[in-house]
Amino acid sequence: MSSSEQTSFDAVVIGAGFSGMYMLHHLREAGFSVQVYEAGADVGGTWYWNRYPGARCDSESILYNYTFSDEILQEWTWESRYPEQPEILRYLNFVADKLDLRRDIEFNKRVTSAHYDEKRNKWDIQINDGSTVDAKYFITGVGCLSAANLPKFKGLENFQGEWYHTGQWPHEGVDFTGKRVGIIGTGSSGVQAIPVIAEQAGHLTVFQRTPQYSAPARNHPYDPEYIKKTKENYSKLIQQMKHSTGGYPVIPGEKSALEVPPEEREKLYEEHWEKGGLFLFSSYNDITVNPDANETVAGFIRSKIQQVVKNLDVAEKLMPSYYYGTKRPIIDTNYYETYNRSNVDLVDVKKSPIEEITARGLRTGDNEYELDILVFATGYDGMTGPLLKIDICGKEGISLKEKWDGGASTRTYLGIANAGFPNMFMITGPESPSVLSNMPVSIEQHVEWIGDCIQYLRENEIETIEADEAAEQQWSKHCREVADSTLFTKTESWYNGANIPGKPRGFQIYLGGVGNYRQICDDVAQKGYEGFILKGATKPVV
Ligand code: NA7
Repeated sequence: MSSSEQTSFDAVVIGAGFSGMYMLHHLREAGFSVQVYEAGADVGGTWYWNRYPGARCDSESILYNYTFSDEILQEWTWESRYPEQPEILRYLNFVADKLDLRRDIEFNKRVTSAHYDEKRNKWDIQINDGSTVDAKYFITGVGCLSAANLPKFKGLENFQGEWYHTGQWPHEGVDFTGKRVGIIGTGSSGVQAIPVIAEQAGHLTVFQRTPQYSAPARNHPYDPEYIKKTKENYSKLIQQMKHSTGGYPVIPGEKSALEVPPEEREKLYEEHWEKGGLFLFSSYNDITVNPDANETVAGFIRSKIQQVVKNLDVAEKLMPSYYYGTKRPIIDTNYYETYNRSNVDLVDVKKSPIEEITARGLRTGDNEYELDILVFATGYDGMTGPLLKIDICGKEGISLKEKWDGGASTRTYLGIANAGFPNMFMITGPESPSVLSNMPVSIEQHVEWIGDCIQYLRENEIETIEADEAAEQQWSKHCREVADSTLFTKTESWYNGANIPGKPRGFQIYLGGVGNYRQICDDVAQKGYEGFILKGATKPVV
């Protein structure tokens, strides 16, 4: 039977990005029938949709890949330090071909609802083409940043130029040549796109609400000798990544930024700046917890902005004042330098907010800007956004939206499961390390944990697994306590929902570190899935 005729599966997975692709492979290898639904026309997830100019990953390519297969690690060779979107998409296509994944993925299909039927112990899953299938296990691999945030600016429908969101970029690209371009947003996407668009456009106006701390990426092609050594050394690297804080083989500084002499600290920051990448973030052990320690890095980056940007007013506007690292730290290629170009202007829309998009451009409180193209680099409804877009209902018809009170009281167990939603698993769900870690490392850990759990259920003839309410409350409380002990919760960011008007605030990421988190999940499994309720065993559980 071809998968398109089959209507009942062991597992249905949403999404064919890093998460869904590996989940499919893992479960299929274990002998389960799996169907993946993907809204895009091909594999890639984030890397399928984010095709804006300059789109690039801020994890080093040799660390931003699957590690479960030595064959894949050895056969694939990354070209440069920070991979561009086309290269990552080629990689994911290579993996999809190699593992023959596409035969169990339905493309251009969006799951609209998933309802749990207690009597049958099945998830009924509705697809946007009107078809319905059912599955014993329902697994979401929807990504953390896939629900685009298009702010509801008055008058967008009147705009006579072209407009695009960075996360929904046209495949044929956009020709900016000679055009008057406006871009709203200076997060990672904006910071990556701005230097590239500026080189093509006639004129670029950047509408900035909050300035960002960014460090140079210093991207470069890889030396074949370095790649050879890395490939020989992968097993060691993988162990380091798995047991690290952020999913990288990096040992964070063990000293306080305040216990070393200022000259020594500046020297280290200079070295990190020259090396490029996100190393400033882990220079010392108290950057994200102590305001004074944080200010040493923040001040260092501000001084760099002052050195690079020639116009003092513009430099001033580009200087952030929030705690460094509490919005996603950014790495760039010529971002601050771009403001020295004569065809680039910076507009502070916190001072003078955007009032309206007009037929010919954009109007702020004190000026009007004529534009041919408007780019929204305005980010995402993160973490809960992609899940709450789907009508997911658990026991007694209670929806995930109701359970989480629209996100006001997001509660999960380990970021993987929800009380009231048996046999449902989330890959990199809210309250897991997810976006504050090297994603493929966190994804692999979740996929393997979920896959092993489902095999355990099969081996022990257990019908349902469901998070226990008390364990869930305990986990959420723990997540909040860890977050509150840091500076992360002191800043308005998409990490806590502050970027979406009306979205309830709540810090949605586990900050205890990738290695600790892995240990906690492994302990739960070893104790026979402690904190979960297992039901319907037809034989004694071993
Ligand atoms: P981000 O990081 O959420 O950035 C969005 C940007 O858009 C940010 O500068 C926002 O300002 C700005 N924004 C959002 N809404 C508005 C309105 N209404 N008016 C003006 N400016 C606005 O999204 P990205 O796509 O850049 O990056 C997402 C993640 O992808 C990134 O963190 C990496 O993990 C990869 P704000 O800061 O909210 O004042």
